[in-house]
This record gives sequence, structure tokens and C-alpha cells, in this order.
Amino acid sequence: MEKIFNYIGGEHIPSQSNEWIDNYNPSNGTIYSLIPDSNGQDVENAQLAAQKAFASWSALDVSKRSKVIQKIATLIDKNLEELALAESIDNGKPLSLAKKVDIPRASSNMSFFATAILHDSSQSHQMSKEVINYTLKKPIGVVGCISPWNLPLYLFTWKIAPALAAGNTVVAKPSEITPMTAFLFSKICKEAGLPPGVLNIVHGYGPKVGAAITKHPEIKAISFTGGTNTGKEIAKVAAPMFKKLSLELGGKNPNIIFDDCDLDKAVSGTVLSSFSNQGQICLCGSRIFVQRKIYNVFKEKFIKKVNKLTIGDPLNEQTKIGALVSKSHLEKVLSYIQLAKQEGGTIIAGGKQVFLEDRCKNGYFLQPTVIEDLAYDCRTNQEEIFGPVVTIMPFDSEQQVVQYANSTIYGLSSTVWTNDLNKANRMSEKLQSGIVWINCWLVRDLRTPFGGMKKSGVGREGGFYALNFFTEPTNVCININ
Ligand code: TXE
Repeated sequence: MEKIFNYIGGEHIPSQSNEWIDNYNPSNGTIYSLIPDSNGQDVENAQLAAQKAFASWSALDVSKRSKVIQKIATLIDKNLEELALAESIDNGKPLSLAKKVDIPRASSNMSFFATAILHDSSQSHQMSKEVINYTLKKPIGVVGCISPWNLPLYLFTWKIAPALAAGNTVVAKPSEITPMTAFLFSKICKEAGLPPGVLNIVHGYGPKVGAAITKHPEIKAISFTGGTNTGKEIAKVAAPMFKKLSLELGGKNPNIIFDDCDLDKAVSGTVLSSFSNQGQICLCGSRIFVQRKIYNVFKEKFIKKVNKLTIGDPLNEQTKIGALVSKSHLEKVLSYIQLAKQEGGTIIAGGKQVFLEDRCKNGYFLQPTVIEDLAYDCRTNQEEIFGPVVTIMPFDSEQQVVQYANSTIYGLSSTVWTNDLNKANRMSEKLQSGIVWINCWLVRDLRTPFGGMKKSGVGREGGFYALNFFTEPTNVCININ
């Protein structure tokens, strides 16, 4: 049975307890590897290693830090096939998706911040002939990065890259549900010549390892992506310790289709935004609002495409819908389909668990599901389901759909399909979300601010927002006469 190891001080080692956690392959329900069941002692050792490495790493010339981070990106590219296969096996997502999205994006995260740090600038403010100010941007020190299971290496590197580029050293924890690519990534970092202790990866359960990272007094900032409830737990601990906190949490994103849109593009785009990665992306559009005049024609075209999506072995090229990430998550999503029926919903596509044969016997598969006839404010339309389940309903006016869209506790992303530019700008202004896509979805420029409002999170990742999060600015005021 393959064993995954912690990466501490540049060494691959088991947990102090030498205890192990079973790691499941969601496409067939088998245990295929073991994960270190780490605890606070492992986090302490990781933090000490990070502390030891900080002085030299933060003092390293920016161009030298940039080169090492770029080398990691190059090695990710070189190992794309192995990483994509590992991601697909660990998460259940189609291999084609891991190859096209997850792993290339992990490489882009590293190369983007390897270059961004070379173009980052600070400020100077001249008050008079005698007095000038300038801003120093210092790395914070040892920082914590905690990431989820839906886009494992993609979101793991999205935090680690800016943290390292800004000169910090890192204690990182991937999800215990999808740890494999983080383990392979640690080998790549070692091969790239990342100095020992600059990055430390501690595997294990959230309430044990994640909580130990959050509460460690020498870990000065926490960057977290995951569930809103977990984000709340982390904030409760980190806030009174005055730690810097970046929280990227859940979403219940509206997908708004006006009658003046390009219908076929809106239909195709909505299939993607509803069911990519089995709907396990915080940016998925899980509430579809269609202007009444085109409701029936849109619904007919949409359902036709949904029913054609191939559900199957994630390793097959044709598969569009792979396995959900775990048995418990499948059960959670199924429970929401039951809830929708109790709330008066009509299942107009999917709704059932899929039982495959051969290699994928006992896997966690679910049909892409579309539900209508629900009230905009029922639980099914208010709570994050995080699976291949969307609701669809008609609306009449802009004012009405804005009220529907903004009715949840979340505010992460919105998608709007319209060919009326003024309407697009009006909607962007009124929608309570950190990201608005107009006539597209999941088009990502890494320089842009990324994050949500309300209970979708605090702060923004991406570009200089991320580099600023991982630095402490000091204003120096000099009297030069
Ligand atoms: O997140 P968790 P999960 C949402 C989605 C999903 C729910 C739970 O609704 O169903 O979150 O997903 C670690 N202190 N999103 O289970 O539990 C944990 O080990 C510190 C949206 O992945 O929040 C893992 O490494 N850390 C999200 C990470 O936190 C703790 C993407 C995320 O775990 C901890 C994924 C604790 N007390 C899920 N408890 C998005 N916005 O993209 C757990 N962890």
C-alpha cells in the first residue's frame, strides 16, 4: 500500500505518532494509499523548520527566489501526466479535466508569482524638499496555508506560490481527502532545489493538524479555502491572536440568463458552470434564473445537453461526470435532492445515484441533476450543496432577479448572459458578489482580485492582492536635511 509522507525540513517523514489514515479512491471505493495521521507535534516540528529557513529565504535576492519558484513550475509541466493521473484517482474528477485545468493551473500559479514578485513595487511619498516617505514590504515570517479537496493542487499552489514569492516560509496542509498531489508536489519542490524548511507540508485531519496550524503563536498569517463553517472556526482562533486572515469560503452562485442573450452560448456555458468537476467548484452556478420569455426554450435545450453528459470511469477520455469526492459527500448531496423534493421541487433531469460495473464498481457516482418548481428562498436554493445539482426558475424583471440572486448568505460569484452592455453593467453594480462573469464562466486572469463577500469569505487572492496579503508594509519617513 503506497504511503504518503509529511515534508518537513526538506525530508519526507511519517507522523510522529506513526499512525496512518486510509486514503480512498472515490471511483471504486477502495483504500489505495495511507496518509500520516499527524498532530500538533508534527506542526511544531514543521514550524521550527520554517522558522530556521526564514532568515536565509527572506534575505535571498528576489530574482533567485523567482528562479526556484519558476523551476517548480517547469517540473510540474514535465510531470503533468503523473500529476493529472494522481489528481483524478484521488479526487474522482475526469482525467481529461485534471490534464486540462487542475495541473496546468498549478503550474501557472507558480510561474505567475515567480514573475509577479519581480514586478511588484512599493511606494514613495515626498512631503517637501526635506521630508520623504518610502514603504518597505517585508515578508511576514512563517505562514499557514490550508486547502480543500475540490481542486487539490490548483488551490494548494494558489496559496503557496505568493507566500514563497513574498519571502515567507510555509507550513501547509492539503485536505486529508485528496493529499496525493501535494505529496508529489513536495518531491518536485525538493528536486527544484527549494531549500529545506522553506515549504513544509503536514498531512492529517483538519481539527487536529489544521487547528494546530491556526493556533500556533509563531504562524503569523493563515490563508484558508474551504467551507464557511470551517472558516468561522479558524477565524474564532486566529482573530484574537491578531493573525492576518484570508478566507475563501462557500458559494451559492446565481447564473442569470436574460432573453436578449446568445441562447446557444448561454446553454453551453450553463452546462459547464453547473456540472464541471461534478459541481464541486465554489464558483459553480448552482441557481439558474431564466427570463420568462425564453424559459421553456432554454430549459429544453439545457436538459437535452445535460442528459447527454457521459457519467463514467474518470480515466476514460469521454467521461464528463466523474465520481464525487467521498462516500459522505455523495450522501450529503443525495440528502439535498431529497430535501428539494420535500420542498416541492420537481426533478427534471437526473436525481439518481449511478452504479457502475468493472473498475468503477462501488464508486461514488451521481447523475447531473436539474430541479425546478422551488421557491427562491427555500433551503435548497439557499444552502451550498457542492455537487452536480442545480435549480432552475423563471424571472421577469431585473429588480426581481437581483433580489433572488442576492437573497443568500453568500456572495462569491455571479454569471450574467445578456447582449445589452448597459444591463450587464447595471447587474454587476447590483449583484452582491466578488466576481461577475458576463457571457462567460471561469475565465480567469490571475492578476484580478479573487474572492467573495458576505459569508463567502474575507479578503482577496490573486495578483498583487495575494503578495500584499503575505507582506507587512512599513512606512519609513526620512527628514533629509
Ligand atoms: O472543507 P473543509 P471540505 C465547501 C463545500 C464543502 C464544504 C466542506 O460546501 O462541502 O466546504 O468541504 C481543513 N481548522 N467548500 O470538507 O472541511 C481540512 O482538513 C483548520 C468550498 O473540503 O472546510 C481541509 O484541509 N483546518 C470550498 C480544509 O480545512 C480545518 C472548496 C478544508 O476543509 C479544520 C471546498 C479546522 N477546524 C469546500 N477543519 C471553496 N470555497 O472552494 C477542517 N480543516
